Amino acid sequence: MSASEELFARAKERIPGGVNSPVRAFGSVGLTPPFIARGSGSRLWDEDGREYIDFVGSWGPMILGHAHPAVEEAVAQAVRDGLSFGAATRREVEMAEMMCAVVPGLEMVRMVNSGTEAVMSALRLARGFTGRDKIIKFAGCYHGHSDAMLVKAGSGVLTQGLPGSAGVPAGCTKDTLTAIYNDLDSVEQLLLADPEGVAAVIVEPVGANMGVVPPAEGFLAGLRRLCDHYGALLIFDEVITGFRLALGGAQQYFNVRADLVTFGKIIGGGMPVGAYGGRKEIMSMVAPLGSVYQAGTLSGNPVAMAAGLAQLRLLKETLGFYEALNRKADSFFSALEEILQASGRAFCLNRVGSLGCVFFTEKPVWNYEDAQTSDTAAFTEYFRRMLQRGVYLASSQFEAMFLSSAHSPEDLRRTLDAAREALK
Ligand code: KE4
Repeated sequence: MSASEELFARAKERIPGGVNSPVRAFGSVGLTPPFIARGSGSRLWDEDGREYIDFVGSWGPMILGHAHPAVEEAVAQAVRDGLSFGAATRREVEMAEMMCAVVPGLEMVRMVNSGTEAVMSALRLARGFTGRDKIIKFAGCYHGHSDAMLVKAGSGVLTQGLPGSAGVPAGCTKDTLTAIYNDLDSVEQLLLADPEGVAAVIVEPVGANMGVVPPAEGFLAGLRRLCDHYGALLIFDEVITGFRLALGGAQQYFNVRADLVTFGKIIGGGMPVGAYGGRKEIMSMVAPLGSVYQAGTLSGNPVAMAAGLAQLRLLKETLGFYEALNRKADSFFSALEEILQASGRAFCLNRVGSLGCVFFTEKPVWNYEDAQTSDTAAFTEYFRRMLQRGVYLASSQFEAMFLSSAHSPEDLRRTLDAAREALK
């Protein structure tokens, strides 16, 4: 029995499914998940000493690779001064100033401890600011596990949201409506049905939880126009795209402004951090300044801020960081596309910046329904063969590949060789 198998057996005794987040269980690929002992740069090592080239990067945070010396040193320094005070600290001010300096339209920001919390809080704020109850989301977009966001995907565009999880009362999702990604008419239909009733439209500016699905030309700008016309707030959920596509995130990359933006992942440098923010007029409604309550014992935790600040400073101060990362990713995905073409397989490869995903379908993938035409058995076989060749991909068709500045030309060459073999 391998160390991972032994640990997984023990884990399943005391942790639901043996994991602290479902996707880690490798359920959709039917394998024992490697238990990771350590990471460095682009590499991971499991408890059996097996080495992998990592394209999950903790689902996005590790854009500089694992155990970056500057991030680790900042954490070590912060730890020596104490881990948590439940009091205001200098680093929280520096973090808020740093984010507002580089994210378009961000005048105020509140730190929380996860992307889920950031979205939950932003939705409450949008409802408080507009005095309206309805929220529009998109089938295939994931915004964390707060009740209002756990609606059955695509349960009829005009019907009320039905709970997508046990334990979510119908009342929590009745005001959550589901539109079709890249389909502005499906959004306008919902707005027309209740022109004064929609508080916000929340969207992943790049769908990255149904595999990677780019916004079609004009989609995001169209959402901006519809929200302006109907008085709803536009919320960009940038938990993945924030500080990923560009320093200013998707707002900069696509040049479309949101009213509220949620963050997570990269801003924590690997530590538990989320945030939400926007213009002062809206953020001033958040307690203790305003009447929208939101709180958190470990929000703005000094050690987490130290990690996040160190990572964001490097992203901000490394000249041409995003141009280099996105150029590297573009050439990698283009080479992968050629290998897929040569394999004769039906595939659709979607990529935006350093995010990418291979679907095994002959259809172009522009929304959740398209993504579901992918042959998940073929994906599973591809995943297994890549893992056997030391390439650690997301263990589900409906996730993304994340490239980092730590992926070397050798890493990418080895990965392409593995893909050539795996697709035979
Ligand atoms: P967290 O609560 O997991 O920090 O963030 C929730 C969230 C919100 N918004 C977007 C766009 C997200 O992608 C996420 C979380 N992403 C998943 C990966 N696709 C997290 C991985 C997991 O659930 O373990």
